[in-house]
Amino acid sequence: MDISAFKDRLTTQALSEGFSKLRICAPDAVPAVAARLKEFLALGRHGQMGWMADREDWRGNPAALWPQAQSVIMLAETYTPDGDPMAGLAMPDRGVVSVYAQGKDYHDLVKRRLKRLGRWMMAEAASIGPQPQIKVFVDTAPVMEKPLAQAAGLGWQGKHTNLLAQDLGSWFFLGAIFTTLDLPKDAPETSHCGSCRACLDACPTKAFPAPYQLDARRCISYLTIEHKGPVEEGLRGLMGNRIYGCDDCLAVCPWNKFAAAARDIGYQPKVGLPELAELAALDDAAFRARFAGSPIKRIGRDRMVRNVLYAIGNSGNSGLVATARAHVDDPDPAVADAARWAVDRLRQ
Ligand code: B12
Ligand code: SF4
Ligand code: SF4
Repeated sequence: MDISAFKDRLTTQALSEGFSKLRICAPDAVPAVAARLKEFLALGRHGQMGWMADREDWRGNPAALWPQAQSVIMLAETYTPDGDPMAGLAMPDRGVVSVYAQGKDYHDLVKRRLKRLGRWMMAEAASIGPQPQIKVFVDTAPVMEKPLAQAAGLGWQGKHTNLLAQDLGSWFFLGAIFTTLDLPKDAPETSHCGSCRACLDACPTKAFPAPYQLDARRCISYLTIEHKGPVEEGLRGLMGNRIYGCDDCLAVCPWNKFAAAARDIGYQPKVGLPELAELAALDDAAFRARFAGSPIKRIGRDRMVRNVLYAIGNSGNSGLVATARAHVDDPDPAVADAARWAVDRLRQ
């Protein structure tokens, strides 16, 4: 079998595994990103995510991460919501959890699927030459998945910086397989944003200093998931009732009308729109039980209750003052601070 026929079979196998799209680029296909990453870090836009700077050399240069790799296989996995992900923003007594965290943890689902595809590759590659090597990545490795996916032609980085595609919309995760196999490469994609700026205008915290650039320090996704300690007071009021992640810039994208449906039932919503009062009452054990198997578990009880207290402060519901007051002496300083802020704000 020749290598092109192998690539066709690989693509068919990826789709039958449940991925929505596969495209391939060379590891050195993103020469511009090292300088852009350097600038992002120099401006401090990564905030407390110090791990982004730790492996800057690998992150900015995928060819240096694994010099033997000849190809990067980029895969899309859709998690498109059925309903309107913004509907919960009009229910101030409830917490809005981003679509990506409504079901099972995508790290587990995507990684499992990548490993299955990798095993298939290893078994089938025997027919085309010496045994290749592979490494699979999703999210947590020092790999810039979005520029690689654009170089592979999977989609383009929109003005909101996420990858979108004409046939997939915005709601998909990325996964990568690096391999020593020299597979045929696809053509890169170019931006189809045109004059649209819906995502830039929708951002509640004005987190985009310019189109195609994000200052993570202002992004609600960063503030609710990654940021430790108290959030800057000027931003709290802009977070509304978003208690884990944020979808606004993705949700308003006009390309979503072509979004492909989620293919894994693991992404079906389990969390829904929980009541703020219920979440505020969770202790460590109850938090872990409530969010077992969900990516939400990662942030721990304290950060979740901190987020919930900001949402209570923003609710305008004086009936929640007692719920907030119950936390003013919480052992976690950020929770106690959020509780005092919420009480003051509800009293005003
Ligand atoms: C750190 C991180 C975050 C941070 C910072 C996000 C960011 N934009 O950098 C925070 C916590 C804020 C975050 C939030 C979210 N994230 Co996130 N995140 C990552 C992670 C781990 C690294 C991203 C990174 O390298 N950032 C560094 C910056 C410098 O790189 P960049 O975003 O590519 O920025 C480029 C542009 O600024 C560009 N640039 C500058 N000027 C110009 C000009 C032009 C014309 C162009 C084209 C480009 C350009 O240069 C940079 C390099 O190319 C990736 C996983 C991974 N390993 O790649 C997931 C990832 C990007 N996240 C993901 C998701 C789903 C989200 C959220 C939607 C989750 C949510 N709903 O809350 C939000 C979206 C917020 C947003 N608008 O970006 C998915 C995105 C999937 C997709 N289709 O793109 C990823 C790929 C995880 C995955 N494996 O699926 N995330
Ligand atoms: S995720 Fe929300 S806060 Fe972050 S850039 Fe998008 S709209 Fe703004
Ligand atoms: S909302 Fe508009 S500008 Fe933003 S990514 Fe979608 S098409 Fe591009």
